[in-house]
Amino acid sequence: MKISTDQISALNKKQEDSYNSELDFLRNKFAKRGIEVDEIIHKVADFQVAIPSWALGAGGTRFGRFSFGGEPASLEQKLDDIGVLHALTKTAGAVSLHIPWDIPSDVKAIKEVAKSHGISFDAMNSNTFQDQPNAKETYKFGSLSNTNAASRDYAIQHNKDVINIGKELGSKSLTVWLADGANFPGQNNFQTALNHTENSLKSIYKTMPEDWKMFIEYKPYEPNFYSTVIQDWGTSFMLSNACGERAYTLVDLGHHLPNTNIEQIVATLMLKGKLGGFHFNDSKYGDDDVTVGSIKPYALFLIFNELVYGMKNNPQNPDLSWMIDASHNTKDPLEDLLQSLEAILIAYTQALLVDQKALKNAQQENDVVKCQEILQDAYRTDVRPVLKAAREKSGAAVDPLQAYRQFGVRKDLIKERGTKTMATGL
Ligand code: LRH
Ligand code: MN
Ligand code: MN
Repeated sequence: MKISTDQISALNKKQEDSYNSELDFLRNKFAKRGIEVDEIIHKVADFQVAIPSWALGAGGTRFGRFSFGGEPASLEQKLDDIGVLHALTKTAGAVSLHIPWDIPSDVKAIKEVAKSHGISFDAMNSNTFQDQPNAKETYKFGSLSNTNAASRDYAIQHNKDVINIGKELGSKSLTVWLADGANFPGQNNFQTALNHTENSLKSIYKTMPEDWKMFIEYKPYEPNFYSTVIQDWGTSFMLSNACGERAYTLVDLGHHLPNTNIEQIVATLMLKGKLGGFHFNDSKYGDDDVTVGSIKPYALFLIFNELVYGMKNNPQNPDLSWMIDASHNTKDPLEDLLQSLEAILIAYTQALLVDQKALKNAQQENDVVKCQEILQDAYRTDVRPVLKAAREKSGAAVDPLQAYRQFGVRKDLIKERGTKTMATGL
């Protein structure tokens, strides 16, 4: 299943006029404030988000899995699916692999498939939260923090193996997420567990190539319900500082206790030059991993407002590695990812429209009401014409979801792969 540029431009032609008048309205409105919509169109067209190899099946990350039909049965097919997303949006030009869920059996062949779709290899994800069939050591009581040196070494070695696979693929970063923790008080010694984790991470960090980054992901609970070793951004920040310059904190939106002020965490980390990666999703209760922007779009906008501010004002912070970490079991997974990509670009565009100069003045004058008005004026702007123009510019479909349905992608995938399919991995 491959979508050609001709197919896309033929479809786009039919839509050309429909958004231009709305775009002109936005251009005029924001030019008066010194905000150039055409510059924003450029930025939006350039924005790239990695798709995780585990989000392409109608899986959900836990509990029941129900087939949607036409799901990918191999890494090659997963790349083909990302190829569809990228052809339609020109925003999904990277994949993030989870090892060993998606070990490439033939690196050269996998690289070829990726190249044919214009896909690069973003952060590699290691997995020390599950025992694999022939595992020599168990992670039942932790991996990098385990009281048992043999288990720790085994987990360290796995991370080194992941780096080596990533090197062959052309990836430049490793994401470490640990499930390590305790289910009951007294089960582990907090200080020992943290020390072990720090030493293990340092040992992995030392073997990374000089041009690689390490992203340390945190999460307050689940699968452990009493304590998690890397429970919050502060712990991740401390560990990344201990590892070195090229170790950073990774923020996953679902990895916070309810009502945590994530935008403030983003601002603090960027100020300190330590925000490295981002996992997008949305949630109502915990790490729900539902479609980006489906539950709390205003929170997403406020987070992007800090990201945009940081990208402009914090040269000490590196370029961020963006990824969608969402998947569940009721929607067509590709439509779900298209909706997530749309939500990300909407929040990004709205944040770019914030009148930063006026906001700064209002903050200086402590005009609280005006500050809120400025933010909400940007948030309440329908920016979809900007997204359409950005897509037209980059050769993507002006309306990717509509194009996906019109081209009958899922029908073709089912014809090709069958109805009773289950994506590999997980
Ligand atoms: C953990 C997590 C982490 C894993 C992924 C499957 O909850 O967010 O990023 O690698 O889910
Ligand atoms: Mn994550
Ligand atoms: Mn998660």
